[in-house]
Amino acid sequence: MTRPKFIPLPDHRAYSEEEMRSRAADFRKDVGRRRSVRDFSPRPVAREVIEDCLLAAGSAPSGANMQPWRFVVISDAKTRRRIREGAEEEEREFYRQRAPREWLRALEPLGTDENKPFLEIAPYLIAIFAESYGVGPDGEKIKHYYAQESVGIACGILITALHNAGLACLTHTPSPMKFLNRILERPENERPFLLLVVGHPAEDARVPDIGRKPLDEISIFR
Ligand code: IYR
Repeated sequence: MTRPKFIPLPDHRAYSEEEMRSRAADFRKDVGRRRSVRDFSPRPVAREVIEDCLLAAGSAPSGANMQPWRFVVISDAKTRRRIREGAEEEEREFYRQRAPREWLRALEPLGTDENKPFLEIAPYLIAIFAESYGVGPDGEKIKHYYAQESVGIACGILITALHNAGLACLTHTPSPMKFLNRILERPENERPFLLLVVGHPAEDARVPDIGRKPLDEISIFR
């Protein structure tokens, strides 16, 4: 048995009631400006910005603190082309055959189709993998807990961090995503979770005219 070691809560900030209200409202307003973007600019983004956003994501809580995430950052044009080819192959199948009519109808307001040029235009793709189990120094399997949930939380923080840095992103989920393991040479304990397209929005970027549910539809206070 390992004895737990505790330290004083580091760096906690307490705010006055008033500060708390204004911080919560400001954050809500700022985060509410985030939109999923599909029209990207090829304008480069400093690697350090991406690194900071990844470290923010890596601060997410995770089951038994296993931190079961892997972020593969792709800027290389050849790899982005291969990913686009792999994604478009799956998407062609999805839009032409696999998707049930109901799903296609739900996607109509987004105006999406099988063409994914943004995968080659945006300066970065971040492929996020969830480690379904860990591998110890002697090759032994280490059990992970709530890996999908943990990685979902980390991705939420990553998306928020990118937005906070003034970048746009798109959560892209070509399905199935197994081709990412092949192209990115990731081992079989890593399950592709999300492909995040990251960059500056194009100057003439357009987004679908869709809204968000009001508080009384997303919450219950009792
Ligand atoms: N993966 C497809 C379809 C798609 C699915 C959902 I759920 C979306 O919210 C958006 C698109 C695509 O990326 O086009």
